[in-house]
Amino acid sequence: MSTTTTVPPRSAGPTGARIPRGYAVLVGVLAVGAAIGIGHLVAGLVSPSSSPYLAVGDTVIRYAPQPVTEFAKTAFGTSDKAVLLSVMGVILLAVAAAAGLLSRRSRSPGVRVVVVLGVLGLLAVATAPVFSPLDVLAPLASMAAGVGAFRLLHNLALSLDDPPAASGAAAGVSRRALLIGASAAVGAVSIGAGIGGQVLGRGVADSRRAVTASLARLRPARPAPAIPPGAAFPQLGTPTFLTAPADFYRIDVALRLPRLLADDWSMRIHGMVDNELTLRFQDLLDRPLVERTITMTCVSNPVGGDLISTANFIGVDLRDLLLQAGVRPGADQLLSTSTDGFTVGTPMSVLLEEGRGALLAIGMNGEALPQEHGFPVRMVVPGLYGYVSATKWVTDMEATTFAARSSYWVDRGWAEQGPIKTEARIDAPRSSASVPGGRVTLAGIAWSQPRGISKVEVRVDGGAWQEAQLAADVSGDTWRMWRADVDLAPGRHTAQARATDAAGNTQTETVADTVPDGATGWPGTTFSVT
Ligand SMILES: Nc1nc2c(c(=O)[nH]1)N[C@H]1C(S)=C(S)[C@@H](COP(=O)(O)O)O[C@H]1N2
Ligand SMILES: [Mo]
Repeated sequence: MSTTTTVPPRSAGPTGARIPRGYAVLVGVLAVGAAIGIGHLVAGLVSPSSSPYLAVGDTVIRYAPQPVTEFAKTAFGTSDKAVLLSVMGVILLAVAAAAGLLSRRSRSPGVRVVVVLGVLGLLAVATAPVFSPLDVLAPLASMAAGVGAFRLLHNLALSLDDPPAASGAAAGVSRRALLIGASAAVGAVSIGAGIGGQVLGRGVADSRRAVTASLARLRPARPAPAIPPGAAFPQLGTPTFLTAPADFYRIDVALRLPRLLADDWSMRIHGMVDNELTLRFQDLLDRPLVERTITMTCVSNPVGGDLISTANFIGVDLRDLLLQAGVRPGADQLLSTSTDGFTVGTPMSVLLEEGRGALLAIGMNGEALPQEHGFPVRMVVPGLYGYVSATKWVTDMEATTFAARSSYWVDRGWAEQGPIKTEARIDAPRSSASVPGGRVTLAGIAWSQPRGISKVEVRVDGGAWQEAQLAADVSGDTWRMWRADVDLAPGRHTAQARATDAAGNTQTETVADTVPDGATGWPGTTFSVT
């Protein structure tokens, strides 16, 4: 029997069919290509940063040793990322080819390689600095596409080697045609998906990069004061003073993140004002930028909960804007609207309060706002729970009255006014923890924006209140860390804490649910001393 020039001879030994080398490489490469392309497309639809290929690249950058990063920057300048992605491409190509070659007889080795690559993509996405649950969709789709394509093409390639049926060579040719057709289809779909993902995802990532570059160039006219080193006790179990982006709590009703570009953003300030204003993003950059360290708090935070985080927000003073617009007397509410239709009603008196520091924020911790936290523009108001103050993706502000208009959460039973309550939380020891006997250190946070904390007290097993030691004070707009040492005998103990704010209000013992205006009660922790 003769062989063709394009297909290597098949080996019809006792071990069974074997895929020709060239086709084996093709199967591996196309399967991995399908995984990358589909992953990129789904990421483009859901959240561009969840593209497994890019997430792996970001992870490499994050963990690369300093000398390597420095070398890459000097050697490749601004194309360092392109170089990294290309090197990754070459490595993946080699792994994909190897996956195909390992599977010349049986499918499983190659499928395993594709699954391992998929798991790497999933891990890279899941451990990214900013992660939300829907981000797993892209790596999962990627893995499914890779395995699916591998199985499909592998089956077709393996059947090339089936003993020719009665129709002889004709059947062989049609099988080959089928494999080539399927390969072309998989290749075309993968490339199309990759380009689609690029087009869909490009906008926001590029726009964020441009805004970050502008912020680096402009620098806030009034930067936030440095955080003193003694402002937090992370070694004792409190949070770090500034919350890492990955840990910053996220609350919104957006299943799909709004994807707004800075250049397309504009916002109208209208309603009960003398001079209606329309602002574009550049108008914000042209104004003096201020930076403020602010602890944001969610009204849905239960006693002891973690819906509280701190960042340096950069933006434009919102009071200045409202003064320029000339809010008319009688307008007691600013109703702000997000592109996703979410609305927030903020007391005008708070926004116009001198020194309150309400911001129209465009940056967080020196960078553009993350897409999850409202890119390109959001509101942040010290001292108010997020649902009445912190509109993300904000594009409209109307001066109105509480009587005339209500907002998203107020329509759903939450209070019209949402000032932040004076609260403390115990972070250590954790409930059910076991700690060595003798001296036990209790530690936690307390907050009362914008007043600030003047005292935190702790007591154990209902005993006498003892004053805790407060960490360095940063500002009334932020949380304050505390610690207290207590001598405890072995056994189970319950500790409680209560905060007092700068106005002299002590956190109430009365237990209240989060609805309608924020939970109250003293936090407690029950632990064993050994
Ligand atoms: N567009 C929009 N903005 C929003 C919300 C929302 O659901 N949609 N949630 C608010 C609530 S309840 C809080 S607590 C804060 C949370 O902001 P963060 O996700 O950046 O922490 O955003 C506020 N702004
Ligand atoms: Mo919230």
